[in-house]
Amino acid sequence: MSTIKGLSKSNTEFDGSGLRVCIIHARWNKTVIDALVAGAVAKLKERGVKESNIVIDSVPGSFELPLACSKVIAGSHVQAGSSAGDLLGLTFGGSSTSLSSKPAPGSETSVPPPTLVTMPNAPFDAVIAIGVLIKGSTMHFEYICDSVSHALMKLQVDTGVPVIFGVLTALTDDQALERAGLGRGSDKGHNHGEDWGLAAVEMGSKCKQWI
Ligand code: DLZ
Repeated sequence: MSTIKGLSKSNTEFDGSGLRVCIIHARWNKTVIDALVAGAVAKLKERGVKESNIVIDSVPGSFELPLACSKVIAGSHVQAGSSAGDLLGLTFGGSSTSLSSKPAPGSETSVPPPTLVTMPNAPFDAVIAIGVLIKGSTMHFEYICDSVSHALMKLQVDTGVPVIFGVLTALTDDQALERAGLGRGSDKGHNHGEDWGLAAVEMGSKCKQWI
C-alpha cells in the first residue's frame, strides 16, 4: 500500500536567484551528512541560488548548530547603527550598548560618539542546519534532539530568518541512511537534504514578501 505521508509539491516554483543561503552542518556521522549537504546544495542550485551565494560551514556536533546559526544570522544582519546583540535582543557581558540610545541627562558632552558597525556581509535569507543524531544507549540523544530542535525554532522565530530544520533524529543507522538516499536495501530511500534546500528557497522567498 502506498503511503499518505510526505511533502506535497508547491504550486509555485520559487526563484532562488536573488537569495543568499548558509548551510551549517555537524561533522558527526559524516557519510550521511555529506549526502544530505549535497542534496540541499543540488536543490538550491536547481532553484537558481548562485554558487557564490551558498556559504557552507561546519561545527563538531548537532549540539553546536543553534549557536553557529545564531552567529551567522547575527553577523550577516549587523546594520550600521545597531549591533548584532541589539538585533537579537541579547545583552552581552551584562550590559547592552545600544548605539541608538540617548546619552544620560547632563552627560551629552562626555559621551563619545558611537562607533558605527558596518555591515560585513549581505544578510542570509535562510539558514539550513544539518545534523545527524543516531540513538545510542544513553539519554544523550534525547537531550540533544530536544534542546537543538527547540533552540533552532526559537532562533528563527526571534530573528525572522528562516532556519531550516535539517536534523535527522534516527533510532538506527539504517533510518539515517534511508533518509539520505543511502539505504542498504533495494529501496535507497529519499534524500531529505533535497527537501531542505527547497524549503530554504521557499521560506527565503516568502519571508521577503511577507515583510
Ligand atoms: C557526543 C555526541 C554523540 C554521542 N552523538 C552525536 C550524534 O549522533 N550526532 C551529532 O551530531 N553529535 C553527537 N554528539 C556530539 C554532540 O552533538 C556535541 O558535539 C558534543 O556533545 C560537544 O558539545
